[in-house]
Amino acid sequence: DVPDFPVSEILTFIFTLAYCTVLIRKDKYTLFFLTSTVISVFLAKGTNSPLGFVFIWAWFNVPYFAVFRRPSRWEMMTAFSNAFFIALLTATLIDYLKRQQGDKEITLEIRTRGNPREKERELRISISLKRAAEALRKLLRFLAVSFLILIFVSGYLSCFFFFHQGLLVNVFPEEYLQPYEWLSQQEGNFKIVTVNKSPSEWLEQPGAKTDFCFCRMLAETGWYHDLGFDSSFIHDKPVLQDGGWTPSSRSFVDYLRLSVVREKTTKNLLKVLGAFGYKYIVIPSYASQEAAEFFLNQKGATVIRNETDATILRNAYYNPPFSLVNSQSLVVGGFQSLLSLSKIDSFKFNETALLFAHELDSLDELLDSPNTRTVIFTDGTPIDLAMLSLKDEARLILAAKYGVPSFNYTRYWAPAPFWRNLGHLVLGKKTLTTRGETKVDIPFKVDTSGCYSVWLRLGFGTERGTLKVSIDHLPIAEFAPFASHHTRLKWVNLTNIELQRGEHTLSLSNDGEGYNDVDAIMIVRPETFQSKLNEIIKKLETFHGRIVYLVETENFFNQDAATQQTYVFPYEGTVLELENAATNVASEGKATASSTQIKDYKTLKAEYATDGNYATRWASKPYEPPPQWLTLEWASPKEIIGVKINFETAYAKNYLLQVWNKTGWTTIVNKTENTSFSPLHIFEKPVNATKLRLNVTEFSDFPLVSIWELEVFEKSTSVSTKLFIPKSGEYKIALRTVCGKDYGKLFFKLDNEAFSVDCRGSSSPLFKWQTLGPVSLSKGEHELRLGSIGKAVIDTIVLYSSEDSEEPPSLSKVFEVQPSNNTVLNFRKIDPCTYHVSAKLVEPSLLVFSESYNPLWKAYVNGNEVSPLKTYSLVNGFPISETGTLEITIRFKGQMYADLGLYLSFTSFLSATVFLLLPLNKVKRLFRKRRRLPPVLAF
Ligand SMILES: [Ca+2]
Ligand SMILES: [Ca+2]
Repeated sequence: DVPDFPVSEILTFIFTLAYCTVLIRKDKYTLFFLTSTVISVFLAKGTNSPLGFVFIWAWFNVPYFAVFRRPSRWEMMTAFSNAFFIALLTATLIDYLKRQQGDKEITLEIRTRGNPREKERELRISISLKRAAEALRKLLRFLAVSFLILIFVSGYLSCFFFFHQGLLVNVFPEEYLQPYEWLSQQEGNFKIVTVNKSPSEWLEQPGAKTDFCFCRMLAETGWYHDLGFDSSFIHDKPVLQDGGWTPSSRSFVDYLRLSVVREKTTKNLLKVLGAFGYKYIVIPSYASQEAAEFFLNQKGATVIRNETDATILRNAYYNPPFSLVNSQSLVVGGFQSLLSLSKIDSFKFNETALLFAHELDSLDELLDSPNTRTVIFTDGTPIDLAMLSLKDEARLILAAKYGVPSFNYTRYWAPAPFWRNLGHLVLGKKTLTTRGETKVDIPFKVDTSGCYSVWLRLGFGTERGTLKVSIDHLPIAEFAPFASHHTRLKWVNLTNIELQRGEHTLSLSNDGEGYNDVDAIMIVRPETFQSKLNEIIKKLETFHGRIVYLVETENFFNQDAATQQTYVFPYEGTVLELENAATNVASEGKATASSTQIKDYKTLKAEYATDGNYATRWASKPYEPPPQWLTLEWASPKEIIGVKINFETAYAKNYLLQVWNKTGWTTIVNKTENTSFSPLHIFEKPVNATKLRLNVTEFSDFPLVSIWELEVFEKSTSVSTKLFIPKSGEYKIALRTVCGKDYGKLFFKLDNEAFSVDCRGSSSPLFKWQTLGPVSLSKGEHELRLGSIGKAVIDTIVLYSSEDSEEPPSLSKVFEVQPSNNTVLNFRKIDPCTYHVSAKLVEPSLLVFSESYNPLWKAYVNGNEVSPLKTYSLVNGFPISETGTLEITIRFKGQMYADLGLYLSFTSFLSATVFLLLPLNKVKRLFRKRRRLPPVLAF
């Protein structure tokens, strides 16, 4: 073992020595740099111990303290101080030596005696200390100057290297470039999606999760920017990228990467991406197999180029960058809404523009517009709308703002993008999240004394801890928002509390048993909230269009029953599966049998087949010939919809399921040649009976029949959710379920109205929309319930109102749009910041421009400047009210500021150069000469 060179010990010694110079020199410079070191070390180390608690305290109590959060800046400050003290130490040492020694000489005498007979030899070495100090000083000066020059020159050297290598420092194989060269030859305005790998896939780690459009790739020489990510250099077209952009574009890409593609939850992604102008998908040879397969399985994908270097897909749903849309929908939900809507075939992104409630300044104008045809609730509820409309009338706190910027969720309440990555509506973009035993204080202020309601928007999911909420250290609520799946963020009304005018503190603490996620906090007067909610409901009630609820079952139904689970059905979505989620009424009946077996002095009695215990059974007496039967009798009639028999190995080959009709037995099921140990029989229609008999007419290989459990199902439902319907009227329901062999019947109940949906079929599993209703619903809260006999898989429920004058429409009519005569005649890209669009409008419309939303994009129509609305939560939509043939200029106004900055920089650069190049001495001399002139001549 070779010991490591003791770098840190040596450095510690040098720095300690350097800082000791403060003991010799105590002037304002040393004190300044010493203080600066202490402060910058404290800031750089942040929340780490020791004194981390002071940092956290300051974070919450010192105004604008958050600007100090970047450690690197403070490390640099420390480095400056270190440099100062080292220089000081050197100077002090040299000075000291000079003063001490004058020109003294040190003489070393060395005596040697090689041979005893020889005389001692003397060697004298004289060193002049003054000269040595001088030499040392010169050497240090030389080194310092050389290093300074090197530091300055290094920038130029590295730039030279960059330019010499052609910007991409890593030279990629020619084959990697070819697909992008092919794209550079394609005509038109389009965007590109590139497929890549996740970091863990690059490193070939086991259990790696897949990714696409990731910014980096691993080459032989290390990590580089992915070629696809940077390929705009080759084809001059935008590429879908992770990172950067505006927060909502960023979260959209994260949602696609980390949830949609990774979990394979859809086959409609190209429909969504096409809306934003994504036309080609490049799958290079190094792409991950899983991500490649995902894109190849998407609807609307056509392989247009298939070479060994890359496969390129063309998107059939591609939309050009400009389109006129005169139907729009108000959406209360997150990005998941896009995927949910994409499942409805009749919904077309280029026909209906989506405007998200949490991104609008005013809802009124939109709800009153005749172009607004639907209000769609996905994650959100009317309560969310009311909260969003409160504005100045209440205090809405976006909780993530109070998080410690850390990924250590076990130590802090920290901002987390998790729910947003799932596509859910997160008002604060990130949630305030922890899983540790931690506490956070959130200050807030109320302007008047009185009673206030405290609301929390909380994440309901798995692994929840107990959340305790207190105001001014007085506990007000405690609960664990548990669900068996990461469902939604929901508003919860905690309490009403009297508050005095002034400053208060709301504290959240988690017990460390699991996670808690807080999106937003609302402190509002109860009467203010109620009147705002009433106002919103009134607005929805009088809304001229359609109200649509898009219910992703897995997120909405309370999931605490054992008969169900949530999972991803590849390429179809996240689904709720129910297995015999109906009531088993067998144990309520009295069981009797034709005979019983006595085994080990124990009777295998009839009632053991209905005791709910899968370890106890009924058996007929051995060698007693068939028929052998088991009968159940109930005190009151049961509405039986199906029977499941759980045979022991001594199963029945032929049997009948019969019910008593007061005079005799009616056969409902006649099963022959059975080979199953657990057959399930779903009746064509419910059978009303007081007695049910299983009549075994032929045994299998044993001389008896035996049953662990006989289950008899009565029509019922097991999971439920509640929806608030703001508008009375006729509603229809569409369910997206799986049909196929091995599937049973689904029960759906809306308040007291019950429906059954047959999911049986002979094919392999197939997703199908099935419509139910209409039902008449009054304004208010309604309960939706689901149940099943056999297996039922349900993905989405759409509940939609009919507009006043029409019959309840079929799902394909819900988003049907009247053909419009508005057309984009042509458009021209002048430069990346300017477009000219010619359009013919016969009615007001929204000009959708599929470039990332930025308020600085402006449309100029007949000399008027039009600002964009954030459309689809991602791009620009300009409301155009003029009609006729219009010449519209779209310009990114931000470029004007950039241009101005460029002119200023150029002018400054020019002046500085002129100033530097002028022979300064001559100028000076000129001034001096003039000064020497007598005053009279100067005039
Ligand atoms: Ca049993
Ligand atoms: Ca679903």
